[in-house]
Parts: sequence; C-alpha cells; structure tokens
Amino acid sequence: DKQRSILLQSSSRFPPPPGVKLSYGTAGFRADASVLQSTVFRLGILAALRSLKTQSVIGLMITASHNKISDNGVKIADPSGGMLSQDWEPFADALADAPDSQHLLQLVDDFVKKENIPLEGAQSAEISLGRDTRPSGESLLESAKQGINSIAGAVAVDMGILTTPQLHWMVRARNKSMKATELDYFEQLSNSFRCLIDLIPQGSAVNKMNDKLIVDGANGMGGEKLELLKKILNGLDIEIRNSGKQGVLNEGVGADYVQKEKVVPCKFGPADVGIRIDLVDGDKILSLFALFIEEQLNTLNKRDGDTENKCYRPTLGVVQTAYANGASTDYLKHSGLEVVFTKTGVKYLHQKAAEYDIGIYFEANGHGTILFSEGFLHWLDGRRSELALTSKGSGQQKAALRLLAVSKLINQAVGDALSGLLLVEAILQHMGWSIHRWNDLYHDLPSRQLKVKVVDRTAIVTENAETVVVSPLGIQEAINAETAKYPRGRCFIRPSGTEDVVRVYAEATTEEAAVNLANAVAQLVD
Ligand code: 16G
Repeated sequence: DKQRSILLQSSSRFPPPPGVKLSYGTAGFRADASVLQSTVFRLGILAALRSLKTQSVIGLMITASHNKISDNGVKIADPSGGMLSQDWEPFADALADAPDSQHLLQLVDDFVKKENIPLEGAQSAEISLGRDTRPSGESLLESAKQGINSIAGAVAVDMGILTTPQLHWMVRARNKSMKATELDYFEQLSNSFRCLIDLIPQGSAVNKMNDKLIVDGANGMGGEKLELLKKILNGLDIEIRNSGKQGVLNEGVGADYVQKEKVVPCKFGPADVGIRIDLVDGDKILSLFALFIEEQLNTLNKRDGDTENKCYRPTLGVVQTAYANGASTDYLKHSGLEVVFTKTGVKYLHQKAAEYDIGIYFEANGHGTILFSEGFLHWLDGRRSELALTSKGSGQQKAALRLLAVSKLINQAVGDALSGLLLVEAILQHMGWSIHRWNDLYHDLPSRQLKVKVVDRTAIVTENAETVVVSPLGIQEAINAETAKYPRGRCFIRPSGTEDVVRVYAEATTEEAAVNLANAVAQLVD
C-alpha cells in the first residue's frame, strides 16, 4: 500500500496532455517533445517493472533519432540488448493512454498480477538511462527517473549522452557480465577492427591505404562519439564534419535526409562527391557483408584432408524489407543466398535474423547488423583453437579468426552505424576495393518514394511483409493495374510508423517510369 500511495502521488505530478494519443511504434514513443513528459514518466514505470520481471538490467533511451530537433521519444532496451518484447507493447500503450493516476494505478496493479511481477519483495531492479543531445532530453530524463523511482527497489543509473546502439550494447554486456562501460565499447570496436586489418591477405590493401573516410555527424552525438573512437583507432583516416554544435541537429544533414532526398548534406560539395551522387545504401552494405561472410565460410570449410564433421555448415540467412531495391535482392539470390522479407522496423528484421546461425539484416535506410548464434560462436571458437594447433597461419585459421572478429566488431544487440562503418572499411581494405568497386556490385533500379497525408493512416492494412494492401478493398487491384503498365515495375504502400502519412514506394527500369508509377499510386491513396 505504501507502493500504491507513492505511485499515486508521483503520477499526479505527470498528468497526460489532453487529446494526445501515442502508440509504442517501431521506434518506441515519438512526438513533439512538449507532450512527452507523462509518457516518459510512465515508461519509466514500465522499465522498472520489466527489470523486476526479468531480474536483469533494462535500458531506457530518450531519443527521436533522425526526427527534427523539436521532437523527442523514448524506448526500452530488453535484457538481450534488443527491442522491448512485443508482448509488452500493449501495456506500454495502455499506460501512456491512462487518463489519470487512478486508472494508471489500476493498470499497474492488474499487470503486476497478470505477469506475476515480484513487487513487494526484496527484489531490486536496475535501469540504465541514456539520451541524445536534444535540448528537451534533460528534463525528459528527469521524468523517466521519477517514474522509475516510484517503483520500490528500482534504481536508475544515468549513463549520460549516448548513441542508442551504445546503450543497447551496454545493457547486453551488463546482463552477460561482460565489461560494459563506454570505454569497453570503444576498445572492443577498435580491437576487433585492428584484428581484421591485421588479417588482410598480403597485397590487397595497397590501393586503399591512402583513402580518407569523411563522415557526416548530422550535428548530433554520433559525430561526437566518433571523435572519441577515432582517438584509439588505428588503421583508418577519419574526418568528421557537422559534429560541432554550430548546426542544427538533422537539419540539412544526416543519413535519413540524404537517403530520402538523394542530396548531399551541408558542408559537403562537388569536391567530395563529384557531380553525381552515388548512394551506397543499406542494401549495398548488406551485400558486401554477405559476400565477405560467405567467403570466410567457404575458406573455413575447405577440406584439405579434414574429416567431414569439421565442415559444419552454419545456416546463413539474409533479411530485407520491401524497400530493398529489387536489384539487390536479385544479386543476393543469384549469389545463392537465402533471402527473406519482413515488415519495416528493426524489431521485425532482428527477430527473423536471430533464427539463423548467421543472420544478416539491413533496411535500405541503413538500419541493420549481423547476428551470430551462441551455438555457432561456440563451435567457431573451438575450431579456432583446434586450427591454432594443427594449421597455424593457414587460410582456414584466418577465416575463423576473421569471423570471430566480425562477431565482436558488429553490434550484436542492435544495428550500429559506428560498428557498421568500421566493418565496411575493414572489408573494403580486405578486398582491396574502392567505394566505386563496391558500388558496382550491382546497379540499383530507379525508385521513388512519396508520402501522402491522409485523414487516418491506420485505415490502410497490409499483409505479406507490407507488399499487399488487404483493406480498404479494391486498392491493391488498382495498384496492380498501375504497376502492370511498367516493365519490372514494383510498387507498394504502407502506413508510416513514425509520421502521420502513408508512404508510397515505386521502382521500375527508368527514373521516369518510377516517378510516374509513384505519382499514379499516390493519387489512389489521396
Ligand atoms: C524507425 C525504425 C526503422 C524503420 C523506420 C520506418 C527502429 C530503431 N527504427 O526509424 O527500423 O525503418 O522507423 O519509419 O526501429 P516509417 O514507418 O515512418 O516509414
């Protein structure tokens, strides 16, 4: 009962703003920062309950990533370092939506009973908090702390300003009893990067060595963190632009802006990119990673007199969404890879990728990573020790070492641009490839994206990894009829999970055809 009165008291200080209904979408709750105080407070409560329930460290991140600076958001990292388990999302929605403290208390009461959460015992809970550089972050973090503190036994630990993937990485590391500070993160990245560079076959690195990597920091914390990483990294020359505090976060900068608008970010010009922009997107990163992993697996499984059982073939799967350029899917399939599709949103791809020994997932917008199963890593580590004894210095041993290094470099909790860019660089140096050679792996089909403002985007219901509209009736037939007019035409619509719009994607053999198809279908939605 003491617990009850604390909850009642503290929640009365965070009344929900009238008329605002939020839902825990692909990226948690996201909205204009001014309406988020009560939502964040309440998600603090949820984080504490989640920690009690799982008896593990939980993460809570205050960010609206690529959205405009006046927005903010909040999301939870589960014990594995992944996204909040989907079966708790309805509870998050209900909490955020509770009209007053009484209703809130009732919801918590019911949920605690249903989930059998040890509330009154001596159990403790720990929540790691992180935030981005948005000005609204500090006060929202305070609201989260108050939510957490209103649950007995729960402790909030402020990790400061972090990238979202750093927080996910730390939560995972904490729960695996591994070293989990920011310095540990940077060291793991730079050590495993170094390891890959040291394993480069002689002769292939030469033509890449003088290249410089120029990174757009989007005026956010990614650039600041990269400055720190750069200090301990060797083997790569990095220049970071838009990392100061002069520009506005995400204004005319950032991956989302560049990918969707197909323009160069501020502080970049023809001297950097030439006259034409070649966008090397998530699909290309995926293809590069898949190629490299396959090469290592093939080398590892070369049987010079080895017995059959040493040639264990792990399952390798590639996960994409409908936004993946059709040319990338063709390329991957022709390379003999198993390609599967899920709905948009990291959580869906991640879940699918986790079904394989090695699961590589990327959205075209660049969200993605490579997941290694515990079982495979265990086998690989055994194989590594064996090879160190029987064939030290062999190609097989190196392949095993490379795969292990990749599993340490690439973030196992969630997609992470810092670790992703290092892996890209290491592989390019390994192959002796320029960015142009990489970009030539296949050529994108022309595509166009549009967004259409509608009264109610939830009226559009899709199936089959968002490729088919099942409601309202008739729309899919109309889309099919339009699409059939274009050779290799492909088109789909879906309600956005982060904005109040319906998105249209179209692809065809020419720019003009892609634009026409997108426009025609946008009119069907309007
Ligand atoms: C969020 C998702 C991303 C997805 C995007 C789609 C995470 C961490 N991020 O940014 O995976 O591609 O939303 O946005 O889950 P949309 O629904 O507005 O098209």
